[in-house]
Amino acid sequence: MKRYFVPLLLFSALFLAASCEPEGPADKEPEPPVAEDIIEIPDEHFKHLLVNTNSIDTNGDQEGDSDIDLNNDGEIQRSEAEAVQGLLLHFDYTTIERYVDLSGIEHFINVTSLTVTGKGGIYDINKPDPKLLTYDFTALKKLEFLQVNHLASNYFEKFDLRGLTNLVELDLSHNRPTWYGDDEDYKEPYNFIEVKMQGLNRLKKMSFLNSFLYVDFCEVPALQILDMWYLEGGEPETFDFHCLTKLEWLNISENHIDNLILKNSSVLTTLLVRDIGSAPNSYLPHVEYICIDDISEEFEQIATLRDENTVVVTDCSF
Ligand SMILES: [Ca+2]
Ligand SMILES: [Ca+2]
Ligand SMILES: [Ca+2]
Repeated sequence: MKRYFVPLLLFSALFLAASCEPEGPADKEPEPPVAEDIIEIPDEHFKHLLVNTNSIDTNGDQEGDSDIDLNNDGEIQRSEAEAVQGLLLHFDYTTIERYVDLSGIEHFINVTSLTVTGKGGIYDINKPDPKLLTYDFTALKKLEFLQVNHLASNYFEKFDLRGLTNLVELDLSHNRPTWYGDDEDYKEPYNFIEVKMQGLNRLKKMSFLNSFLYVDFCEVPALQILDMWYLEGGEPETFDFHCLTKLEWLNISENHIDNLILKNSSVLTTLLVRDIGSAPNSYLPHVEYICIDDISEEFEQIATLRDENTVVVTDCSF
């Protein structure tokens, strides 16, 4: 036994020495940053806002507190994007002279509150822009509040919000065309933005004051509060609320309404219809066709919207 002791000790010492030996030069080099660690933001104005302005709201008060670039390297690391919960994008369209491509927004997977707005407009064109933008927010699965305002609707094809199951409040006000052409061109599709909302099962509140949008309210069945005041040319052919069985508060004031469907198995707590039909100082005509629930309270709610020419029914199909 004894004669093996020394070699064993020696072997152990050699093993220890080997394991304590510094790593080879190949392993010593720090890992170069891999491409995935930097978020690509193709639009320079979007990236500038993120990296150089207080676009990040860290305390949820809708005021910016810091820029995104925590390590001040001029780039947006994935960890920096994923740390953001409140994002405020206030663009100055007067300076930029175009609308901004938000490609790259899909990396902000932990954002719960997003505001996209701006000042100024683009009024120097005399025809629709052939290259329309789409804002795709479908990757922002934690989004609870979304506000997109002050875009010219003739520059946009759609807002894609599908599958945002946590979204509770949506404000799409003040998105209207900057180009009208002749009066009959108002209703041309290029003046409207399509809003895709399938799966927004928790949406409670929606506003699109003074906007030109194509929406299908059957995609947002939990809606309780809806503001469609003063669409100013963006009125749908039919104001159709038959899917909104939980709707309590509705403002459709100051609109030209041909067809109105309020039949939804419930009665609104509040219906605002200022400036229409027999309302004081009204300048808009009575509604031609109204379908309501067979409930006297609802019949009374539409009193100023109807005259002797209005067809009022309770048995409409959709
Ligand atoms: Ca703040
Ligand atoms: Ca950075
Ligand atoms: Ca009703």
